[in-house]
Amino acid sequence: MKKITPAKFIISSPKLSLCPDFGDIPEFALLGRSNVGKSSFINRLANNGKLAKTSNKPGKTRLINFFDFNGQFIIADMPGYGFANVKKEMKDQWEKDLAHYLEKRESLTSCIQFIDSRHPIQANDYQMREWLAYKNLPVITIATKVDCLTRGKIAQTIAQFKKELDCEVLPFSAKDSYYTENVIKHLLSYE
Ligand SMILES: Nc1nc2c(ncn2[C@@H]2O[C@H](COP(=O)(O)OP(=O)(O)O)[C@@H](O)[C@H]2O)c(=O)[nH]1
Ligand SMILES: [Mg+2]
Repeated sequence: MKKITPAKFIISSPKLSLCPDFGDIPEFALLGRSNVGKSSFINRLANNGKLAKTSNKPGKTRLINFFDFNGQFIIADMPGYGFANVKKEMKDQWEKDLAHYLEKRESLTSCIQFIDSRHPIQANDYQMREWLAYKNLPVITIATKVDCLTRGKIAQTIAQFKKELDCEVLPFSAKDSYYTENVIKHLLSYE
């Protein structure tokens, strides 16, 4: 396996115009409901539990957080969708900034959508996908928290997600490094 550590945090940007230029390095934007495990994904990949802040409280990340994985790829951790207890005007502004980055960011290689394997795919997950398809944006799909399922249930859930979304679905767990290598291999194949 190619070594991708050390990974480092670069900057938090509120919008596209303040996002740094990383040149030709592939960039992946993490999309998913708050609490789905985006920050934990970064930490697992980096082998550094303290790199990205994880939280039990939804809607904490309000900025695009950039992480450089040893110059091999860039991860942009996006504000989660599906957050409760947020004023509508604020939510609309985030969505505008988020959409702008996704539509116009030239170095964006692919989005990665995270879906919680413990639950059925949610309405806002489908909405996000429809929007990505409408904008012709590529997406990699990752099912998170599979450590919470039995082996049999993992296979069943992945098959179900594949069928419903009609795409490849990669299983992942931040608590079990078994799944990490395949995901890294997948990301490095975009180099
Ligand atoms: N069991 C389990 N819990 C996870 C996993 N990934 C994240 N979590 C937990 O889910 C919560 C939200 O994770 P976080 O990474 O902050 O989600 P984010 O809002 O999408 O960035 C935290 O309490 C994490 O410890 C996982 O793979 N397995
Ligand atoms: Mg987060």
